[in-house]
Amino acid sequence: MKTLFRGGTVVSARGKRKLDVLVEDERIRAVDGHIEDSEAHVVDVTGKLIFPGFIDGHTHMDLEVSGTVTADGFETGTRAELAGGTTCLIDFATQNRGETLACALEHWHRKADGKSSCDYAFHLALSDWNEQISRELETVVSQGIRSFKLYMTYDAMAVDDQCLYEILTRLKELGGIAGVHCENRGIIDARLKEVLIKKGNRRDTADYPGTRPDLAEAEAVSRLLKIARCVDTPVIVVHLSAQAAYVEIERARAAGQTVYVETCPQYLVMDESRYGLPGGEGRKFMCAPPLRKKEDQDTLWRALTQNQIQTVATDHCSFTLAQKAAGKEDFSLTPCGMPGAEERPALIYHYGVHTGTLTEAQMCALLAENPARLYRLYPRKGVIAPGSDADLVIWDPDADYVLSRDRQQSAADYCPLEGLKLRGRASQVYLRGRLAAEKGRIVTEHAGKYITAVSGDIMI
Ligand code: DUC
Ligand code: ZN
Repeated sequence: MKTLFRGGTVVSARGKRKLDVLVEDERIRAVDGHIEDSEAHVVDVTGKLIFPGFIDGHTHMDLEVSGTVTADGFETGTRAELAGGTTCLIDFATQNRGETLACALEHWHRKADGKSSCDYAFHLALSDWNEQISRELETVVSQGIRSFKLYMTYDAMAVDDQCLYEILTRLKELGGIAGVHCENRGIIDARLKEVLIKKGNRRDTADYPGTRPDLAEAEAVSRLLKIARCVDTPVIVVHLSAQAAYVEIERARAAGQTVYVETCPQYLVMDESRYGLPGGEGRKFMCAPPLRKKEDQDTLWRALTQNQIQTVATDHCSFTLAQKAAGKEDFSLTPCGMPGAEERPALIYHYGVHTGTLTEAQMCALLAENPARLYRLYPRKGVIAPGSDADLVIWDPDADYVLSRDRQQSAADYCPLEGLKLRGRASQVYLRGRLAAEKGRIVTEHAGKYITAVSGDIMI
């Protein structure tokens, strides 16, 4: 079956051009100024942008955490991604301590296989480190998992500095890369204790950001980068939120280190004043690292415009209000995380492209091409080129889009930016050649395939 997308403007990380796109079955067959094909079904996309399907490189679907399980599993989480224009997510398959890596991956396949409406790949989050896991890593890499997650905080998953060094060394040997959650665990624990001593309770979410200060993030980023420098290997700093941490990255880069950086929409469009909202509203916005100050947002936007941040992912980790209420008497018991899969592309378009802060090409790099390159899904994903998967987002730059809990696909029963009016949205989303979503409605369910990473250098 052939489909010809005619009259649209194709976006790549290098720019935009009026081009026709011919799709045959699941792949892109041709991209050219004018294509004729009498066998093809023609879709008129005049006035629309055509982006490669977006990739969300940071999600937590069906994650058991804080004594509960995220509201979105792969069933609803992938619907949310697809509705907004994301055709492939990369979730963190998480190893529980004592578990083999094979067991962790099998566990994640059971969660995702047959339930996903967009394509999906896995990073592997390592919570344990020993000789056996070091040996097992080779098998995992040969199976197409090349990106790993390490936590510098969280009791159940944190790895110490020696483990960090040893894991980075092993990944360097195997051609893998680590994305690291950077926060100083000791500072967080001490600050949590201080709130209790000072106030007698931890009810007020306004005290939350102070328990995870920007310097706790900056210290961990700095330490990570020094460890990575000792190993002489590139690393990814995930969900960068703070100016103080970015300064550490700039310093390391100036010394010649390769550091890839991810941030998330929540750190770009919301600030810590949300934690002061009354009636438990602040819990809706509890994520880690926390939302920061206006100055931090400005720094992140500047870094985006200067191409110093490589990708914007969601850290989609959703909970219902009832789940969030676990922190009613003590905010430290609130499960941390927010929904955001559906609105990520529209937020970046509205606040980035529509305001003139970013070009369409930069948006394409941040949401599609760079994550495809970083996680080695390129050129199968992340680009509109002959031979690539026909994952296409037909983007209407003139559509008005109002964020609303009632219309979202996520199983979270709130939308962090309820009522926000945005300009521009995905009008049609094609997954490997098939119309999968239209104006936020899912047209094709459960067509998501498991995707693996290829070998080779990261070229960003
Ligand atoms: N941060 C969150 O807010 N949720 C999930 C994990 C994380 O690092
Ligand atoms: Zn995360």
